[in-house]
Amino acid sequence: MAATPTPADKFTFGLWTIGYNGADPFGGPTRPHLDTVHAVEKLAELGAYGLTFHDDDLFAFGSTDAERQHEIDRLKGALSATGLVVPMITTNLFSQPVFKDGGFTSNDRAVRRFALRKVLRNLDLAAELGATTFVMWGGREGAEYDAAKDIRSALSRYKEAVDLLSQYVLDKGYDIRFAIEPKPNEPRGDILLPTLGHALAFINSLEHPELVGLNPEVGHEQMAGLNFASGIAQALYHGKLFHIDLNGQRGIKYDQDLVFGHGDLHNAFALVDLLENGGVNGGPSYDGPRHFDYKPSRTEDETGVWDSAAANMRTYLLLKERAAAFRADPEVQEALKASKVAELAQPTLAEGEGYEQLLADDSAWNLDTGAYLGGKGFGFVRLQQLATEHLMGAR
Ligand code: ASC
Ligand code: MN
Ligand code: MN
Ligand code: MN
Repeated sequence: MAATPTPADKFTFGLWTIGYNGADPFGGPTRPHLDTVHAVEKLAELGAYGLTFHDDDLFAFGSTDAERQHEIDRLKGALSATGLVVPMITTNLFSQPVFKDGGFTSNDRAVRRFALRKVLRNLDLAAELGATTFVMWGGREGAEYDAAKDIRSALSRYKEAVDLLSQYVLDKGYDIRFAIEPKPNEPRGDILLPTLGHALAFINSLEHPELVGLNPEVGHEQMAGLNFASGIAQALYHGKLFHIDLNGQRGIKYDQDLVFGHGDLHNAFALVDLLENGGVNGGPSYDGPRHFDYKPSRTEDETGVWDSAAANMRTYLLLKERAAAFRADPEVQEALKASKVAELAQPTLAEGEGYEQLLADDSAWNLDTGAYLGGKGFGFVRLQQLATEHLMGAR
Protein backbone atom coordinates (compact mmCIF):
# COMPACT_ATOMS: atom_id res chain seq x y z
CA MET A 1 0.00 0.00 0.00
CA ALA A 2 0.96 3.64 -0.27
CA ALA A 3 2.16 3.73 3.34
CA THR A 4 5.22 1.64 2.44
CA PRO A 5 8.27 3.92 2.17
CA THR A 6 10.57 4.02 -0.83
CA PRO A 7 13.70 6.14 -1.44
CA ALA A 8 11.53 8.49 -3.54
CA ASP A 9 9.92 9.62 -0.27
CA LYS A 10 13.34 10.98 0.79
CA PHE A 11 13.25 9.71 4.36
CA THR A 12 16.56 10.11 6.16
CA PHE A 13 17.77 9.21 9.65
CA GLY A 14 20.58 10.40 11.86
CA LEU A 15 23.10 7.70 12.72
CA TRP A 16 22.72 8.96 16.30
CA THR A 17 18.94 8.29 16.24
CA ILE A 18 18.75 4.57 15.54
CA GLY A 19 22.19 4.33 17.17
CA TYR A 20 21.00 5.87 20.46
CA ASN A 21 22.03 3.43 23.18
CA GLY A 22 19.50 4.57 25.74
CA ALA A 23 21.82 6.49 28.06
CA ASP A 24 20.13 9.40 29.84
CA PRO A 25 21.14 11.61 32.80
CA PHE A 26 19.83 8.98 35.23
CA GLY A 27 21.05 5.72 33.74
CA GLY A 28 23.52 4.16 31.37
CA PRO A 29 22.98 2.38 28.06
CA THR A 30 20.16 -0.16 27.68
CA ARG A 31 21.34 -1.25 24.24
CA PRO A 32 24.75 -2.21 22.84
CA HIS A 33 26.60 -0.20 20.19
CA LEU A 34 24.95 -0.30 16.76
CA ASP A 35 27.35 -0.89 13.91
CA THR A 36 27.27 1.68 11.10
CA VAL A 37 27.24 -0.83 8.24
CA HIS A 38 24.42 -2.80 9.87
CA ALA A 39 22.47 0.43 10.42
CA VAL A 40 22.81 1.41 6.75
CA GLU A 41 21.69 -2.04 5.62
CA LYS A 42 18.64 -2.01 7.89
CA LEU A 43 17.62 1.50 6.86
CA ALA A 44 17.88 0.53 3.19
CA GLU A 45 15.75 -2.55 3.86
CA LEU A 46 13.10 -0.36 5.49
CA GLY A 47 12.92 1.94 2.45
CA ALA A 48 14.88 4.93 3.69
CA TYR A 49 16.69 7.30 1.31
CA GLY A 50 19.65 8.40 3.36
CA LEU A 51 21.77 8.63 6.46
CA THR A 52 23.10 11.69 8.30
CA PHE A 53 25.66 11.88 11.09
CA HIS A 54 27.84 13.98 13.38
CA ASP A 55 31.57 13.40 12.89
CA ASP A 56 31.77 11.76 16.32
CA ASP A 57 28.90 9.34 15.51
CA LEU A 58 30.99 7.79 12.76
CA PHE A 59 34.46 7.81 14.35
CA ALA A 60 35.21 8.40 18.03
CA PHE A 61 36.50 11.82 19.07
CA GLY A 62 40.28 11.65 19.13
CA SER A 63 40.51 8.91 16.49
CA THR A 64 43.77 8.69 14.60
CA ASP A 65 43.67 9.59 10.91
CA ALA A 66 43.78 5.88 10.06
CA GLU A 67 40.89 4.99 12.39
CA ARG A 68 38.86 7.88 11.03
CA GLN A 69 39.52 6.84 7.43
CA HIS A 70 38.66 3.22 8.22
CA GLU A 71 35.17 4.23 9.40
CA ILE A 72 34.65 6.55 6.43
CA ASP A 73 35.61 3.74 4.08
CA ARG A 74 33.26 1.28 5.79
CA LEU A 75 30.44 3.83 5.47
CA LYS A 76 31.22 4.44 1.79
CA GLY A 77 31.16 0.70 1.16
CA ALA A 78 27.76 0.35 2.81
CA LEU A 79 26.40 3.35 0.87
CA SER A 80 27.46 1.99 -2.48
CA ALA A 81 26.14 -1.49 -1.61
CA THR A 82 22.70 -0.16 -0.64
CA GLY A 83 22.25 3.04 -2.67
CA LEU A 84 21.69 5.12 0.46
CA VAL A 85 22.97 8.72 0.25
CA VAL A 86 24.28 11.24 2.79
CA PRO A 87 22.43 14.52 2.10
CA MET A 88 23.39 16.20 5.38
CA ILE A 89 26.16 16.05 7.92
CA THR A 90 26.81 17.94 11.13
CA THR A 91 29.52 18.44 13.73
CA ASN A 92 29.44 17.41 17.36
CA LEU A 93 30.40 20.50 19.37
CA PHE A 94 28.62 19.36 22.51
CA SER A 95 29.69 15.95 23.89
CA GLN A 96 33.32 16.41 24.83
CA PRO A 97 34.43 18.17 28.04
CA VAL A 98 36.28 20.75 25.93
CA PHE A 99 32.87 22.02 24.74
CA LYS A 100 31.32 22.36 28.20
CA ASP A 101 30.83 26.10 27.65
CA GLY A 102 30.09 25.73 23.94
CA GLY A 103 32.13 25.65 20.72
CA PHE A 104 31.72 28.83 18.64
CA THR A 105 30.75 30.86 21.71
CA SER A 106 32.79 29.39 24.56
CA ASN A 107 34.23 32.10 26.77
CA ASP A 108 37.57 30.32 26.18
CA ARG A 109 39.03 31.61 22.90
CA ALA A 110 41.25 28.55 22.39
CA VAL A 111 38.14 26.36 22.47
CA ARG A 112 36.50 28.55 19.85
CA ARG A 113 39.51 28.19 17.55
CA PHE A 114 39.53 24.41 18.06
CA ALA A 115 35.77 24.22 17.34
CA LEU A 116 36.27 26.04 14.03
CA ARG A 117 39.01 23.60 13.04
CA LYS A 118 36.75 20.64 13.86
CA VAL A 119 33.97 22.06 11.69
CA LEU A 120 36.29 22.95 8.78
CA ARG A 121 37.56 19.38 8.71
CA ASN A 122 34.01 18.09 8.75
CA LEU A 123 33.04 20.41 5.86
CA ASP A 124 35.66 18.69 3.74
CA LEU A 125 34.07 15.36 4.63
CA ALA A 126 30.60 16.70 3.80
CA ALA A 127 31.81 17.75 0.36
CA GLU A 128 33.55 14.39 -0.15
CA LEU A 129 30.32 12.50 0.62
CA GLY A 130 28.15 14.80 -1.49
CA ALA A 131 26.19 16.27 1.41
CA THR A 132 24.65 19.62 0.41
CA THR A 133 23.34 20.64 3.83
CA PHE A 134 25.48 21.26 6.88
CA VAL A 135 23.48 21.47 10.12
CA MET A 136 24.58 23.54 13.09
CA TRP A 137 22.87 22.64 16.34
CA GLY A 138 24.51 24.75 19.01
CA GLY A 139 23.34 22.73 21.99
CA ARG A 140 26.13 23.93 24.27
CA GLU A 141 26.11 27.51 22.99
CA GLY A 142 24.43 29.16 25.94
CA ALA A 143 24.52 29.60 29.68
CA GLU A 144 22.85 28.89 32.99
CA TYR A 145 23.73 32.23 34.61
CA ASP A 146 23.16 35.72 33.28
CA ALA A 147 26.47 37.07 34.56
CA ALA A 148 28.38 34.20 32.94
CA LYS A 149 27.76 35.07 29.30
CA ASP A 150 27.72 38.35 27.45
CA ILE A 151 25.02 37.54 24.93
CA ARG A 152 25.99 40.27 22.46
CA SER A 153 29.61 39.14 22.45
CA ALA A 154 28.45 35.54 22.07
CA LEU A 155 26.32 36.48 19.05
CA SER A 156 29.29 38.34 17.56
CA ARG A 157 31.43 35.21 17.96
CA TYR A 158 28.63 33.05 16.47
CA LYS A 159 28.50 35.39 13.46
CA GLU A 160 32.28 35.36 13.18
CA ALA A 161 32.17 31.55 13.05
CA VAL A 162 29.38 31.27 10.50
CA ASP A 163 30.97 33.98 8.32
CA LEU A 164 34.28 32.12 8.31
CA LEU A 165 32.64 28.81 7.45
CA SER A 166 30.62 30.46 4.67
CA GLN A 167 33.77 31.97 3.20
CA TYR A 168 35.45 28.56 3.30
CA VAL A 169 32.58 26.92 1.42
CA LEU A 170 32.63 29.70 -1.19
CA ASP A 171 36.41 29.60 -1.65
CA LYS A 172 36.42 25.80 -1.95
CA GLY A 173 33.49 25.88 -4.36
CA TYR A 174 31.53 23.41 -2.24
CA ASP A 175 27.83 22.93 -3.01
CA ILE A 176 26.91 23.24 0.67
CA ARG A 177 24.46 25.41 2.57
CA PHE A 178 24.21 25.79 6.34
CA ALA A 179 21.10 25.11 8.39
CA ILE A 180 20.89 26.44 11.94
CA GLU A 181 18.87 24.30 14.33
CA PRO A 182 17.21 26.30 17.12
CA LYS A 183 16.45 24.87 20.56
CA PRO A 184 15.36 26.84 23.64
CA ASN A 185 17.18 24.88 26.35
CA GLU A 186 18.76 21.49 27.22
CA PRO A 187 21.57 20.80 27.70
CA ARG A 188 22.18 24.49 28.57
CA GLY A 189 19.75 26.34 30.80
CA ASP A 190 19.29 28.81 27.95
CA ILE A 191 20.61 28.21 24.44
CA LEU A 192 21.50 30.99 21.98
CA LEU A 193 19.13 31.27 18.98
CA PRO A 194 16.40 29.55 21.02
CA THR A 195 13.67 29.57 18.37
CA LEU A 196 13.29 29.69 14.65
CA GLY A 197 12.43 33.39 14.84
CA HIS A 198 15.59 34.27 16.77
CA ALA A 199 17.64 32.34 14.21
CA LEU A 200 15.98 34.10 11.26
CA ALA A 201 16.92 37.48 12.72
CA PHE A 202 20.50 36.30 13.32
CA ILE A 203 20.83 35.07 9.73
CA ASN A 204 20.09 38.61 8.53
CA SER A 205 23.24 39.80 10.35
CA LEU A 206 25.57 37.46 8.43
CA GLU A 207 27.98 38.24 5.58
CA HIS A 208 26.42 35.52 3.42
CA PRO A 209 22.79 35.17 4.54
CA GLU A 210 21.98 33.38 1.27
CA LEU A 211 24.09 30.42 2.38
CA VAL A 212 22.38 30.07 5.74
CA GLY A 213 18.89 28.80 6.55
CA LEU A 214 17.11 26.74 9.17
CA ASN A 215 16.83 23.15 10.33
CA PRO A 216 13.84 23.39 12.66
CA GLU A 217 13.00 20.39 14.87
CA VAL A 218 9.39 19.64 15.83
CA GLY A 219 10.09 19.05 19.52
CA HIS A 220 12.44 21.98 19.92
CA GLU A 221 9.86 24.58 18.91
CA GLN A 222 7.24 22.79 20.98
CA MET A 223 9.54 22.91 24.03
CA ALA A 224 9.14 26.70 23.68
CA GLY A 225 5.37 26.30 23.51
CA LEU A 226 5.29 27.27 19.84
CA ASN A 227 3.20 25.98 16.93
CA PHE A 228 5.64 24.04 14.74
CA ALA A 229 3.63 23.99 11.50
CA SER A 230 3.12 27.73 11.80
CA GLY A 231 6.87 28.27 12.31
CA ILE A 232 7.63 26.13 9.27
CA ALA A 233 5.23 28.22 7.23
CA GLN A 234 7.18 31.33 8.23
CA ALA A 235 10.49 29.62 7.42
CA LEU A 236 9.09 28.82 3.95
CA TYR A 237 7.83 32.40 3.61
CA HIS A 238 11.39 33.65 4.09
CA GLY A 239 12.84 30.94 1.81
CA LYS A 240 14.80 29.54 4.76
CA LEU A 241 13.55 25.98 5.18
CA PHE A 242 16.84 24.30 4.20
CA HIS A 243 16.25 21.07 6.16
CA ILE A 244 13.87 19.69 8.80
CA ASP A 245 14.06 17.44 11.88
CA LEU A 246 10.85 15.46 12.37
CA ASN A 247 9.93 13.88 15.69
CA GLY A 248 7.32 13.97 18.44
CA GLN A 249 7.07 15.89 21.72
CA ARG A 250 4.37 15.99 24.36
CA GLY A 251 4.28 19.52 25.67
CA ILE A 252 6.77 21.76 27.39
CA LYS A 253 9.23 19.42 29.09
CA TYR A 254 12.60 17.79 28.40
CA ASP A 255 13.45 17.03 24.75
CA GLN A 256 11.60 13.76 24.19
CA ASP A 257 12.56 13.00 20.58
CA LEU A 258 9.59 10.66 20.21
CA VAL A 259 8.57 9.06 16.93
CA PHE A 260 7.02 11.55 14.47
CA GLY A 261 3.30 11.87 15.27
CA HIS A 262 3.67 10.42 18.78
CA GLY A 263 3.08 13.92 20.15
CA ASP A 264 0.82 16.60 18.71
CA LEU A 265 -0.83 14.63 15.90
CA HIS A 266 -3.08 17.50 14.79
CA ASN A 267 -0.03 19.69 14.25
CA ALA A 268 1.79 16.84 12.49
CA PHE A 269 -1.17 16.59 10.09
CA ALA A 270 -0.98 20.33 9.35
CA LEU A 271 2.79 20.04 8.92
CA VAL A 272 2.63 17.19 6.42
CA ASP A 273 -0.07 19.01 4.47
CA LEU A 274 2.18 22.07 4.40
CA LEU A 275 5.30 20.15 3.34
CA GLU A 276 3.50 18.09 0.73
CA ASN A 277 0.91 20.52 -0.59
CA GLY A 278 2.18 23.97 0.34
CA GLY A 279 -0.59 24.61 2.86
CA VAL A 280 -4.25 25.46 2.40
CA ASN A 281 -3.65 28.17 -0.18
CA GLY A 282 -0.82 26.31 -1.91
CA GLY A 283 2.53 28.00 -2.52
CA PRO A 284 6.19 27.11 -2.40
CA SER A 285 6.82 23.99 -0.40
CA TYR A 286 9.73 21.82 0.60
CA ASP A 287 11.41 19.11 -1.46
CA GLY A 288 14.42 18.29 0.72
CA PRO A 289 14.91 15.22 2.88
CA ARG A 290 12.26 14.27 5.44
CA HIS A 291 14.77 13.78 8.22
CA PHE A 292 13.88 12.00 11.44
CA ASP A 293 15.75 13.13 14.52
CA TYR A 294 14.16 10.93 17.16
CA LYS A 295 15.38 8.59 19.86
CA PRO A 296 14.10 5.03 20.09
CA SER A 297 12.98 4.90 23.74
CA ARG A 298 15.45 3.24 26.09
CA THR A 299 12.75 0.66 26.93
CA GLU A 300 13.22 -0.89 23.45
CA ASP A 301 15.48 -3.66 22.24
CA GLU A 302 16.88 -3.75 18.69
CA THR A 303 13.57 -4.99 17.25
CA GLY A 304 11.97 -1.96 18.88
CA VAL A 305 14.57 0.29 17.29
CA TRP A 306 13.66 -0.81 13.77
CA ASP A 307 9.93 -0.83 14.57
CA SER A 308 10.26 2.78 15.69
CA ALA A 309 12.28 3.75 12.60
CA ALA A 310 9.55 2.23 10.40
CA ALA A 311 6.86 3.94 12.50
CA ASN A 312 8.27 7.40 11.68
CA MET A 313 8.01 6.79 7.96
CA ARG A 314 4.66 5.03 8.08
CA THR A 315 3.09 7.80 10.16
CA TYR A 316 4.39 10.42 7.73
CA LEU A 317 2.95 8.55 4.73
CA LEU A 318 -0.38 7.94 6.45
CA LEU A 319 -0.64 11.64 7.26
CA LYS A 320 0.18 12.42 3.63
CA GLU A 321 -2.73 10.17 2.56
CA ARG A 322 -5.02 11.78 5.12
CA ALA A 323 -4.04 15.27 3.97
CA ALA A 324 -4.83 14.33 0.36
CA ALA A 325 -8.22 12.93 1.41
CA PHE A 326 -8.92 16.12 3.39
CA ARG A 327 -8.26 18.28 0.35
CA ALA A 328 -10.24 16.05 -2.01
CA ASP A 329 -13.36 16.15 0.17
CA PRO A 330 -15.98 18.51 -1.40
CA GLU A 331 -17.32 19.30 2.06
CA VAL A 332 -13.85 20.48 3.09
CA GLN A 333 -13.59 22.62 -0.04
CA GLU A 334 -16.94 24.16 0.77
CA ALA A 335 -15.94 24.71 4.43
CA LEU A 336 -12.65 26.34 3.36
CA LYS A 337 -14.65 28.68 1.16
CA ALA A 338 -17.08 29.51 3.95
CA SER A 339 -14.11 30.24 6.20
CA LYS A 340 -12.69 32.64 3.56
CA VAL A 341 -9.32 30.89 3.73
CA ALA A 342 -8.51 31.70 0.10
CA GLU A 343 -9.62 35.31 0.57
CA LEU A 344 -6.52 35.92 2.70
CA ALA A 345 -4.40 35.36 -0.41
CA GLN A 346 -6.13 38.34 -2.05
CA PRO A 347 -4.26 41.64 -1.59
CA THR A 348 -6.03 44.08 0.72
CA LEU A 349 -5.50 46.92 -1.75
CA ALA A 350 -6.63 46.86 -5.38
CA GLU A 351 -4.05 46.94 -8.17
CA GLY A 352 -2.33 50.33 -8.07
CA GLU A 353 -4.32 51.45 -5.05
CA GLY A 354 -2.58 53.53 -2.37
CA TYR A 355 -3.78 55.27 0.76
CA GLU A 356 -5.32 58.12 -1.23
CA GLN A 357 -7.64 55.76 -3.11
CA LEU A 358 -8.37 53.89 0.09
CA LEU A 359 -9.28 57.14 1.82
CA ALA A 360 -11.56 58.01 -1.08
CA ASP A 361 -13.38 54.69 -0.88
CA ASP A 362 -16.34 55.39 1.39
CA SER A 363 -17.48 51.77 1.24
CA ALA A 364 -14.30 50.77 3.11
CA TRP A 365 -15.24 53.06 5.98
CA ASN A 366 -18.97 52.34 5.86
CA LEU A 367 -18.52 48.65 6.63
CA ASP A 368 -21.44 47.31 8.64
CA THR A 369 -19.33 46.56 11.71
CA GLY A 370 -22.47 45.81 13.75
CA ALA A 371 -23.09 42.75 11.58
CA TYR A 372 -20.03 41.10 13.19
CA LEU A 373 -21.81 40.97 16.56
CA GLY A 374 -23.63 37.66 16.44
CA GLY A 375 -23.20 37.25 12.67
CA LYS A 376 -20.47 36.57 10.11
CA GLY A 377 -18.91 33.64 11.99
CA PHE A 378 -15.89 32.15 10.27
CA GLY A 379 -16.73 28.47 10.78
CA PHE A 380 -13.16 27.57 11.77
CA VAL A 381 -14.34 24.98 14.29
CA ARG A 382 -16.29 23.10 11.62
CA LEU A 383 -13.17 23.12 9.46
CA GLN A 384 -11.02 21.78 12.29
CA GLN A 385 -13.58 19.04 12.99
CA LEU A 386 -13.45 17.99 9.33
CA ALA A 387 -9.64 17.86 9.60
CA THR A 388 -9.96 15.81 12.79
CA GLU A 389 -12.34 13.34 11.17
CA HIS A 390 -10.04 12.91 8.18
CA LEU A 391 -7.13 12.48 10.56
CA MET A 392 -9.02 9.73 12.38
CA GLY A 393 -9.93 8.00 9.12
CA ALA A 394 -13.62 8.64 9.86
CA ARG A 395 -14.26 10.20 6.46
C1 ASC B 1 21.83 17.39 16.26
C2 ASC B 1 20.47 17.64 16.20
C3 ASC B 1 19.98 17.54 17.41
C4 ASC B 1 21.04 17.16 18.30
C5 ASC B 1 20.72 15.93 19.07
C6 ASC B 1 21.97 15.29 19.64
O1 ASC B 1 22.60 17.49 15.34
O2 ASC B 1 19.75 17.90 15.16
O3 ASC B 1 18.75 17.78 17.75
O4 ASC B 1 22.18 17.05 17.51
O5 ASC B 1 20.05 15.00 18.27
O6 ASC B 1 21.59 14.38 20.61
MN1 MN C 1 32.66 36.68 1.28
MN1 MN D 1 15.47 16.96 20.01
MN1 MN E 1 17.66 17.79 15.78
